[in-house]
Amino acid sequence: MKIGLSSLLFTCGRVEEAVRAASELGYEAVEIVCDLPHFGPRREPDVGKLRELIRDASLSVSVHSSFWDLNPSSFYPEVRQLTLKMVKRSAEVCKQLGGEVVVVHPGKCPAPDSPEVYGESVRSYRDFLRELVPRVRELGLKLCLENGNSKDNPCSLLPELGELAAEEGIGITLDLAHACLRYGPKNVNRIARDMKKIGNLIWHVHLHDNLGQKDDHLVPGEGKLRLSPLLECLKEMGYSSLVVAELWNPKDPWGTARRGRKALGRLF
Ligand SMILES: [Mn+2]
Repeated sequence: MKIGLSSLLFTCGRVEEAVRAASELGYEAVEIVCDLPHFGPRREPDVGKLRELIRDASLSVSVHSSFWDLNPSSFYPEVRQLTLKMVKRSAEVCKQLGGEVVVVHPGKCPAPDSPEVYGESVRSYRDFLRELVPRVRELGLKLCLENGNSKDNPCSLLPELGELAAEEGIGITLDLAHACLRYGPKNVNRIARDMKKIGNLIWHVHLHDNLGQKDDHLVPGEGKLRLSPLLECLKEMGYSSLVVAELWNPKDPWGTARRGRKALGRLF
């Protein structure tokens, strides 16, 4: 297992700083968020230079595709097409950076309690994937669908997401904190049981903590989640790929990244 740091933490700084922090603080990988403020409309960062920086630091790299303001399961074909364009671009950035894994953020459903509306969201998500997967395959990359933290995210329960991923021949980014919110923080055993059902589809992992109510993206151990049994479960399943600390505290990114590295060191 390799421990990575997401550039999400450096949203108020420069993306290069995330690479420097990952390297200096002893992470083995960096996940680049291909979205504002570092990537996006009217922004063309020097991907070649970023690649050199990552290579010089001997870090592995993954890419979190664009997600802000986008929705892969939108009813509007125009919104889906824009999402597709931005996620394809994220995959191209991943290729340029020398990465392998592209994370696809979950979509949103406006009325998940309506079977009709929910069904349409899932169909839209499938349509989106059907157009995306061939391009990602052509680039030789691994596409990993992330599980959402609420029922508003279509296919946020692991067996349902697993079914979708298996249909498309792709994998899953298991976000453990999202799973705790979606299933309820007390239902760790149920999460572990569902993880085992989709075991061979878990190709990538996001790790953070929260207070059990919302998606705080805290340093593991600084919230209320029982993450250790879930990490044990991953180990038992023989998971050996990246675990990315996806932390959020733009006022103190360096201090947070440092505490995150220590926390992950203790957990593994
Ligand atoms: Mn995540």
